[in-house]
Amino acid sequence: MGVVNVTPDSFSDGGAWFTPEAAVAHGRELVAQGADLLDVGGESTRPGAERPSPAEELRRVLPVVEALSALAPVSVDTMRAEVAAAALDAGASLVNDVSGGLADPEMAALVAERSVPFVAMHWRGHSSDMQSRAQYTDVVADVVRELTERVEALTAAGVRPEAVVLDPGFGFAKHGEHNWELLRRLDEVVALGHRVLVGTSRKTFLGAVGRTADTARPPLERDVVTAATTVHVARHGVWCVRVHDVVATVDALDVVAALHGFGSAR
Ligand code: HH2
Repeated sequence: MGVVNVTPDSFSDGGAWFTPEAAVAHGRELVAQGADLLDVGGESTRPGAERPSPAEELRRVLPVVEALSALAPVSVDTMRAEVAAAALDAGASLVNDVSGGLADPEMAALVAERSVPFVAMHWRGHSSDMQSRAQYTDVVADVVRELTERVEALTAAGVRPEAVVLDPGFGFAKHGEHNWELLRRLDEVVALGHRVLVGTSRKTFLGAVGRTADTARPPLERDVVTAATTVHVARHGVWCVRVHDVVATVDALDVVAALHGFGSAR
């Protein structure tokens, strides 16, 4: 899944693809590089981010979803049912909600009615103050329990269990070591029996790998370390990785394919 952020303020590539033309050209390039799915989002979820209005979010994503869905399957990265509905009408085929349906009480009913796959990420609150919620007894057990509660609520609202894709939410209400523990014990999330999506790409905890706090890697220099996590998670059988650098990801997945005696990931 290649990331198409139509935002001025994303932590990793804010502003780079903010016009519809630039975002569509970027999506086209990611497909040419081997992305199977494009994730179009109009709201940055970086820690401390302010939310755009619904009208502004719609203005950002709809033309891009419409143009890119003619080229490849598109997911819409949104916490708003209104935006998800309009994006599905414009050609999107999957909803990626970092709140797992918690932010908008209308989301579950929409996904049930449209019968589309739904990525439910582990989430504990909006980005403005999410890092204060990074309190866990056992981060993996707590995330697994909270994701299970999400699946129960979604299926009670009529979402088919097989439509639910689970995501442990790297970097969302998680400190560095929480993310590493989730990577180490990812099989406990996979064991829930749903498809799993992982989004480690360029996240802060990877900036610190092999560095001190003063010399952390900037986001644009985190693609090699991201690809190393892709090898790890692919070996745990995740269904999808959400990444900024598709070229490095396809190479990493080809390593996994070679290890397992499969053909290319391309
Ligand atoms: N991470 C981000 C955004 N959407 N969706 C899922 N399912 N999983 C993730 O881990 C995830 C996500 C944050 O990354 P990015 O889009 O690069 O930054 P920003 O939120 O600042 O736009």
